Amino acid sequence: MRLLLVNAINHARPIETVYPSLGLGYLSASLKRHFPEIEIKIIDREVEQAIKSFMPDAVGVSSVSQNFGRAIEIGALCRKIGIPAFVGGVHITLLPESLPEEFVFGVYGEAEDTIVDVVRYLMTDPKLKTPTALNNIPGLVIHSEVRPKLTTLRPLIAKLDSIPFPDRALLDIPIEETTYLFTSRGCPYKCAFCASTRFWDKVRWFSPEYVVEEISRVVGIYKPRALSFYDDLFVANLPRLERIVQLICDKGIDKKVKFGFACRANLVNENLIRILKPLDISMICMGLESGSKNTLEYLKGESASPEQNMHAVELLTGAGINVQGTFIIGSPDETENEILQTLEFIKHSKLTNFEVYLLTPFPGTPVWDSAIKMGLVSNRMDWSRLEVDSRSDLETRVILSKIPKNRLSELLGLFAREKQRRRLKYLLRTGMHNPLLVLAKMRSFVFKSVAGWRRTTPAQARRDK
Ligand code: B12
Ligand code: SF4
Repeated sequence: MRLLLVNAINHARPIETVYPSLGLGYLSASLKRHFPEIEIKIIDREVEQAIKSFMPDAVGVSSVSQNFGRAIEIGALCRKIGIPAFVGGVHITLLPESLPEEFVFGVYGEAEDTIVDVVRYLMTDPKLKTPTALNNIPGLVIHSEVRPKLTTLRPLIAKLDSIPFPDRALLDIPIEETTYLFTSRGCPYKCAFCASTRFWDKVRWFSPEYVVEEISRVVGIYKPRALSFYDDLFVANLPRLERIVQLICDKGIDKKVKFGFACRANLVNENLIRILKPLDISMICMGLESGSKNTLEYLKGESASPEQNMHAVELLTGAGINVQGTFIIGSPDETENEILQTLEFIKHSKLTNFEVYLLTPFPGTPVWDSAIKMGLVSNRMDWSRLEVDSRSDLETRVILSKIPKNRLSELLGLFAREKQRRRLKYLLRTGMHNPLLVLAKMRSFVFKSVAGWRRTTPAQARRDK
């Protein structure tokens, strides 16, 4: 059996190419444990060439919402060639009704076990002569007369430690610089815009021993300079965090790599800083979302306030940790004044770096429900209109804000200018002792300013430093 797994990404957008899909790496590892003889290839480009050279028996496609149109194109290509294609990942999970006919079926939710059942089925019926057998596999979205329907729900994997480490060898990544891994799945909070917390439902943890074994292997094999924990909320469980830090130090890994991760402002306190102290932290990323109390309440409920956010930034930066804040503007009832409060918050904060996004309605979230009520989205839409990049065309993308688009664009410009001002300040501060470095960085700064506002990912931010 040969299986081609494709991550449907947009190569024109640098952020999509920074990291390959560990999700597909997990699927590959799980399949190889059950079917050692299976041949798997993971790609994110040149699908037609890969099909011709690899000649897979089936193709599995992974897609986020904004790239679902690309996923459908890949499904159509497979159908034309006569290879069964199926789709999985966050979009089809949160909007199974959108299963297009280009895919024979979809896989919803966590899929390490489902993919094993799917491949077992494909091995016995490669031409899908009895597709009704798919009804017996839990975790699938299948076509039916009226609308796509779900087979029974597959329970979440009870013990995360039972999942094999992702198959990094198959992922085409420049790992020596930086890479990422997971120590948990899910988040205890329910922010209105967040698809992830709806996808994973509840939080589960890999054990500290599992986590540090994976870190140890990644560091030993690839020798990255930095590791990012891409957990939704790495610091949510303090006793476990303390044990992870202790094991990292016991193995001497704290001397070999820097660490980066996401944190929530309400969890930042002296105790957390004490626990994190032994680690060399390159950057902590916090979804601060807004400087306006009203907007924050809409986006995050009552578990956040601008004062708490400011306090968290001060505590972390006071401990010498770089902090990147992310913000969201354009909530349905947000006023221009409230957006300007966010700009003021940023100006008064000690944030090392920040990003501002326009609110995007991801399927499965309360924001998506609002967008449906406003008639802005549907189950069969142009998915590229859910583009997250704030520089994308405001005329085509879905916007919930009532502020005119040209004004929104001007407001985004104000944030862009503040970002450039900060970069320059940071550059001068960090380059004080090395004039040549400052000159080199100034050159790149001017180039970037002319080229326009550039999105900075945690990985890029680290590289820029
Ligand atoms: C790490 C990450 C990134 C990384 C790496 C992305 C990558 N190459 O996979 C980077 C920084 C590059 C990134 C970029 C973006 N991301 Co991102 N990212 C994540 C994050 C935090 C983890 C993803 C992950 O690896 N999870 C762990 C694995 C195990 O889960 P998984 O990938 O979902 O895979 C499992 C199942 O979904 C399933 N599965 C997945 N694919 C397939 C395919 C088949 C065939 C099958 C059978 C099953 C299957 O099996 C896997 C194992 O159980 C998630 C949030 C989260 N915690 O999940 C957001 C998330 C996926 N990202 C999101 C977004 C919006 C983006 C961007 C659009 C952001 C931007 N500014 O442009 C881009 C788009 C990139 C893309 N892939 O197209 C949203 C997607 C929402 C949506 N409905 O579309 C999420 C959910 C966060 C959120 N805002 O809620 N991202
Ligand atoms: S804290 Fe982060 S991961 Fe958790 S629900 Fe909010 S945005 Fe999502």
